[in-house]
Amino acid sequence: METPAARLRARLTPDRPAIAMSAHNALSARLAAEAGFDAIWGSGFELSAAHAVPDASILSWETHLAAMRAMVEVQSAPVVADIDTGSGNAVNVAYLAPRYAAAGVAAMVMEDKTFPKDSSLRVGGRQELVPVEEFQGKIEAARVAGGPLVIARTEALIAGLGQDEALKRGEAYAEAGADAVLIHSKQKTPDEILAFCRAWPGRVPLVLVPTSYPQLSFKEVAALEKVGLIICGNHAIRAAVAAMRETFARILAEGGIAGVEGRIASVAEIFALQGDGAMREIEKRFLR
Ligand code: SPV
Ligand code: MG
Repeated sequence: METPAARLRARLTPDRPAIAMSAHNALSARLAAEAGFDAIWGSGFELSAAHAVPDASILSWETHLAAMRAMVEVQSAPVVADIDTGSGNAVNVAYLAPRYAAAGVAAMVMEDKTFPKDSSLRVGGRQELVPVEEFQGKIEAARVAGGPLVIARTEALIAGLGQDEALKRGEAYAEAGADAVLIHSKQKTPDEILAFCRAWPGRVPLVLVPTSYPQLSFKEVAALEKVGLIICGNHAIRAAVAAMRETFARILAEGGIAGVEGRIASVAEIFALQGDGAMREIEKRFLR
């Protein structure tokens, strides 16, 4: 049987990039797959937000791995796990990699920041990078230990080190065996990312997370023919927060729950998402 990693690899096509949607739990992963996304982004930012804690290496890797396993179990799109820095050095990564593979994860994204990490999007955040050789060792450790696909993420642009450093790191990571390179930017326009993509030699596909420069369309990215995967980084949690805030405020303002009834999912929809159909089948066959 084709592994989740092989399925995802076949979909990293720069002329038609795969699109991943973020998720923070099994339900959001199921909704993303149901909507038609090619992959699920097991976002550390979303999972942290769902626990109401900063995205700063606070949650344990066990919490993250359990969330990824839960996402794999309830839907069939490949799960791309955001393992941040890999929770330490190459020894930690060698321990984690086969566990993520065993959970059915298709790829791990690992970033070249120091542990503990800080969110790339945080204004004034700590963005220190590890030496290139150290990160190459972490990539190699993941591969040799039998991990899923390795997407090496460089934070060189986020750290303000410029395009040359970002290219140097991306190429060094591809040389170490990374299956793709995620290049992240928090510029408000796509110029920095477009320049990087055009300069990229194309030895492995690139991965983009266009949160900060949302004006760049998927079609424009495809036209570059360098990017295999576009990640919608945090749209599940932001959609959920906006919807909950609106609903909660309305209920209190209106003094009752009637007004929101037609604007929220029905109880029947939730039953369906919980797998009620399968439960009824089991009841019919085995409950005596
Ligand atoms: C995440 O979603 O956890 C990411 C993307 O790593 S970002 O928050 O933009 O760093
Ligand atoms: Mg993250």
